[in-house]
Amino acid sequence: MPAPRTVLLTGAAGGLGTLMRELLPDYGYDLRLFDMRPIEGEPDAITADLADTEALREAVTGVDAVIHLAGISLESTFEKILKANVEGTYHLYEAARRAGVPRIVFASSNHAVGFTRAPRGDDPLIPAGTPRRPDTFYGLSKSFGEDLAQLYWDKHGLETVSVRIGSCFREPTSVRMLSVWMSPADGARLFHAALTAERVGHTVVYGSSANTRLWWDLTGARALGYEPQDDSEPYAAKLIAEQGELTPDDPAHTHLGGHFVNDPPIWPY
Ligand code: NAI
Ligand code: 15L
Repeated sequence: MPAPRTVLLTGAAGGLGTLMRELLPDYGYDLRLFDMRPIEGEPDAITADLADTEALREAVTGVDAVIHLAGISLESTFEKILKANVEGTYHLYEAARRAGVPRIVFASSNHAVGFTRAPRGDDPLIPAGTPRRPDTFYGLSKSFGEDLAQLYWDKHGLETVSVRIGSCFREPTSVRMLSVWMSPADGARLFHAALTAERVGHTVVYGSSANTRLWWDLTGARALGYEPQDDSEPYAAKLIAEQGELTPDDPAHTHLGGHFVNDPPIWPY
């Protein structure tokens, strides 16, 4: 696949979008920015909602690929999630299909499988093929996004790498994050690999650094050419001293999705 150059970055005003605006240009990408919120210092950014199909049509015209980050990134009401994450992602895919964009990198989430029990001791790492177990309406919308991506590959030949991101922030801030953290630099490495790997069809991978306490299997991401360079372990002693170890009697400690499994409504286990 020829290396994509012009890449539409949706959700460019958000936390991850801001990090990727800093890092991805070093890989040679020319980013076209899209978000419902204006971005300071970026007069060319497209300020529009994913519901605006005309703005999306213009946004995808002439791009080589899309990194789709826009949407609600935490638990919310079903109605809000439906509009932004389900309908919004559908509108993005339709625009891309019509414009002939060959590939999308979709920001899925660990919360698509958040009710999966985290491995302990000698348990194997969680594979990408584990049955989906969303922990929230938010996680459910990421599960939908992965299915939408599969449909657009099978039916229309539009490729996607769905990246089930763990926690991508400048530093890990919780003991759980020691297992699921993806450093921003590794995030850029993984997005670059997802944009440039040959023949991905629809591939689902986990997105995190090479953490000592990793919970899931990075084989799929490595097969794209991703070579993580970072590990959360240098943050471990301080975080554990402040917060204590994860305990087996708290569902937020024993499931991949962390506290999302306890977000309202609270489910019986
Ligand atoms: P964020 O909430 O900081 O940014 C999301 C951006 O999307 C915001 O700038 C917002 O204005 C924009 N947006 C929301 N609804 C929109 C709509 N209808 N139309 C246009 N723009 C809209 O979230 P963050 O942390 O930057 O995450 C980016 C993506 O990655 C999200 O899809 C999130 O679900 C996913 N993700 C992030 C993780 C992380 O650790 N940061 C972990 C797993 C997934
Ligand atoms: C996500 O999907 C969220 O978008 C992000 O804000 C974090 O909460 C992350 O998961 C996480 O699991 O830590």
